[in-house]
Amino acid sequence: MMLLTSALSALWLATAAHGAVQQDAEGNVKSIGVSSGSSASRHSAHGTNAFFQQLRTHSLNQPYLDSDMQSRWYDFGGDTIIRTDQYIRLTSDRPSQMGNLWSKVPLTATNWEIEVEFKIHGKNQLYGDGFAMWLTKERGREGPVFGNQDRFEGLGIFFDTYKNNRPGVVFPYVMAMVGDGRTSYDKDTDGKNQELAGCSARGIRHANVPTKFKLSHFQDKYLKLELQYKNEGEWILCFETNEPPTIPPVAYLGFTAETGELSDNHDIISVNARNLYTTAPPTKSTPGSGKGKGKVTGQQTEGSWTWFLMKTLFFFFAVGGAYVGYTAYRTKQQRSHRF
Ligand SMILES: [Ca+2]
Repeated sequence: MMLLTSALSALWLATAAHGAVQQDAEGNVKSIGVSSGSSASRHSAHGTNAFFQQLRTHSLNQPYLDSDMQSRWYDFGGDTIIRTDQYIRLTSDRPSQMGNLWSKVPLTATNWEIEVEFKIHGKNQLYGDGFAMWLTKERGREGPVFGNQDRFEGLGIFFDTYKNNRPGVVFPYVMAMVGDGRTSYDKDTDGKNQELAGCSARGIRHANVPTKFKLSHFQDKYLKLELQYKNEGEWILCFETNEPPTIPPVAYLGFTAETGELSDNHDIISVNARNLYTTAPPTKSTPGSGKGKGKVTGQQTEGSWTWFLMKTLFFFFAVGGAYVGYTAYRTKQQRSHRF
């Protein structure tokens, strides 16, 4: 029976691996879906029926690296450390660290959603300084703004864990700043005068649930930041503006972090970027992707259905095979008993 079990699990593993490869190979098209649940109601609140499509060029998930120990779509720099089964660590819990992660190609989508799982943690009572997400004209230039250059052009979202001087504000503080290429970020006042919008997020560090943020942008409609750190699946609105700032048409997506005298681990666990559409995106002529168009299927995609069906088939196949094998074995045994 042990042999049978291991044979089954081997088959199971084989099918699972096959499924994963299949998903990878067809990546983009498989993820076409219609926003469901809170997502759908959120978008309909703006009078739009939003569809999304995964942007592989700006998404990053475990194991982060391909067989050449490179990432096809992202560059890593500074003190960044990658553990393929766990995280991309922009800074370790040590003083004077600076790390970054930048998309190789600019984000050209007009309407998009970027969902990031991250983790801020460390062993000290005092910690800092935080990390930032960027959508800027330039990339990979180290500097004093959470490890990125100052006087940047584009959008920065700061997860500021160290209060330099902002009386009356609870930290960690999350804020957005739009840089015009000339304005400087004032670290001494935690960017108070450069703030577009923001919110306090007490408990975002060392949270009990996976911490995530979701930034969504619809041209001329809204820019919105939501956070998850209190309960799993519960998105808390950090800010929303119906007058979204102009983001450079050619903007790289980046993540940077910095430690000074105080330190923390600043980890990026995953990045998932999506194109948002008001109507179903044009379907490419890939088998199995056309039928889902316009159908409200939630996040259940055709891809996962195929995978599920295949696994089920393989399972029955395996059970059937095992049964035949077992019967043959028993028959043989019975025969050997006879003689
Ligand atoms: Ca600060």
